Amino acid sequence: MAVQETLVLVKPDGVARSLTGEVLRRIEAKGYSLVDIKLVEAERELLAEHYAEHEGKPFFEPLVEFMLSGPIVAIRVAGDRVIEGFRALAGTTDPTTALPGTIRGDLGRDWGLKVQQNLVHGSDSPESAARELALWFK
Ligand code: DAT
Ligand code: MG
Repeated sequence: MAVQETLVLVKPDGVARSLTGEVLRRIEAKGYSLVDIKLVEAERELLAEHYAEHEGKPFFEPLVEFMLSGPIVAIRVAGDRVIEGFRALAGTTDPTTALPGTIRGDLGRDWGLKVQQNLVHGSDSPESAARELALWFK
């Protein structure tokens, strides 16, 4: 067992489409545990820190603006190898090509929307998880 914690965010599109319960259902059905959860109106500063690795890229500003567009549900999730496990549940970044069976593949809409509207965020490494959990759950 390698019990880890990861940060999951239900992004503004997921909250607005009332998909928070569906995301939680998939996390719990997989056997992971919810450790903490809250609804957040994130500030720009938090989002800029959260996405610091993408600063300077063309999609950075639209991404931050999108994350400011509505409430976000932040979840601390624990489980065996949950960091890579949740990434597998989420599917690849672009909902268009995310596999069926994944959150983004099953629920992500492709109607000419931006890639950032892909419903969820999941930390991508133990280092990212520690950094991001410290930001969102101070
Ligand atoms: P992920 O969320 O799968 O970890 P990422 O960390 O590479 O993906 O990017 C963060 C978010 O930025 C991603 O969820 C959606 C958006 N994004 C990534 N690449 C993009 C691109 N080429 N065009 C527009 N948005 C993009
Ligand atoms: Mg990422």
